[in-house]
Amino acid sequence: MSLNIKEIRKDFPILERETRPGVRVTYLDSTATSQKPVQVIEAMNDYYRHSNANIHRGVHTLAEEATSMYEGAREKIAKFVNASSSREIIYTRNTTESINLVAYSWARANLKAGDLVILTEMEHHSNLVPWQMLQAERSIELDFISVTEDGLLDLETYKSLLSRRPKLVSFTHMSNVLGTINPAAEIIRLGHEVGAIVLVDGAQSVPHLSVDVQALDADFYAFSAHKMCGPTGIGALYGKSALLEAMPPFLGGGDMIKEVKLRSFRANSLPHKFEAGTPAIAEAIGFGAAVDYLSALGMDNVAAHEHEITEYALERLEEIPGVKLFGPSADKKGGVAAFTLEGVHPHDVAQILDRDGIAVRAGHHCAQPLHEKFGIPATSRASFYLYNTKEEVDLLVNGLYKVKEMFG
Ligand code: 7TS
Repeated sequence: MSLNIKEIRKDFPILERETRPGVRVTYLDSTATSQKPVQVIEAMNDYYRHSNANIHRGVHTLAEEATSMYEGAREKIAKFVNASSSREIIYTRNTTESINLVAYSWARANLKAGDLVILTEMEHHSNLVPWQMLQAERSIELDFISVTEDGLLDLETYKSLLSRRPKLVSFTHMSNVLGTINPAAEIIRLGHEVGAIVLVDGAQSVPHLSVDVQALDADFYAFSAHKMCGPTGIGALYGKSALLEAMPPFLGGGDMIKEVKLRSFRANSLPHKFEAGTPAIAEAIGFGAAVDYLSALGMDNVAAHEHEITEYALERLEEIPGVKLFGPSADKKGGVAAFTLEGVHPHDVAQILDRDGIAVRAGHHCAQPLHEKFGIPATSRASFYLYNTKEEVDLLVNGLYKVKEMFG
């Protein structure tokens, strides 16, 4: 089924926004954060207007409603990624916190000096820095699957690293710069063959692809609501229940305990063991509404639309003299086009495009080592989501011709 983009755009009030008089926004920065449909905004609004109360602590009607909305959203999220139970979905603030949870709880309980953690050269800083911090503390070893010139993971380097018996493999399912969709199932299977635990950074995959954590056989899978039509301040960590059960708590405080004495505590059962303190309740409810919204459209349809836009965008961008695109061809990537324009700094590109309402990001996109690998400090990046159109790609291309003119 192909999506009715004109109808979908009506759900996103911000897409009508003029960033200056007569200039409507062309939002091409969904990789940083997606826009939010009214269905999500209203779900959060509705909670605050009608059901606001703290969860898990009251017997009064509002508290029961709030708890049931918060836990109902968890059920939806579990179903969305096909977790076998909602106990395996831990609410966090975002992908970054999900990865840090694994680094603090699982890794500090399971890794010792000399143990190898395999990452890749295309990781977002949030899947690099927590492991570098652990390395400083524990003297674990880090090594990296290399990225090829055309933006793919070099699985040969992976296979040779596996002979060193890593304890953990942690990689991004989809690159936020190159757009590369990595062969997650194969990477996980190979990691398991040598006994490694595998964590997947799903910040860019869950919003754009149909993800099935059981089919992938991922041990941990991290993602953020704000990149998938949901609010900021909430994300999730999926973990296999046997692993989560065996892990020590992350943060200590209210809600994560069964019983507390002056000198000891007993941790709560899953998933509450990892959710200390009053959580982002409205945001969790908004997350659930976002999942409803995407599920109704169908993730395969979302992916197909993005593929069509990306294919068109790459074709049109390639026509522009001086544009250099990074990453693989459209059939191996999601809706991301990172590029440089000869003779113009990426920040200038973004700033000039902004005058025409075109929102792209410029910089290293929190993937500095990847940019270093390609010998550049920064790129401009246009990214596409379910509400973007070919007409918007044309606006981007016209805008880039304007930038070229200005810089002679
Ligand atoms: N992993 C990947 C692959 C990402 O793209 C991002 C955010 C994160 C992790 C971190 O997500 P957070 O929700 O915890 O912040 N990526 C970007 C981006 O490309 N531009 O802004 C944020």
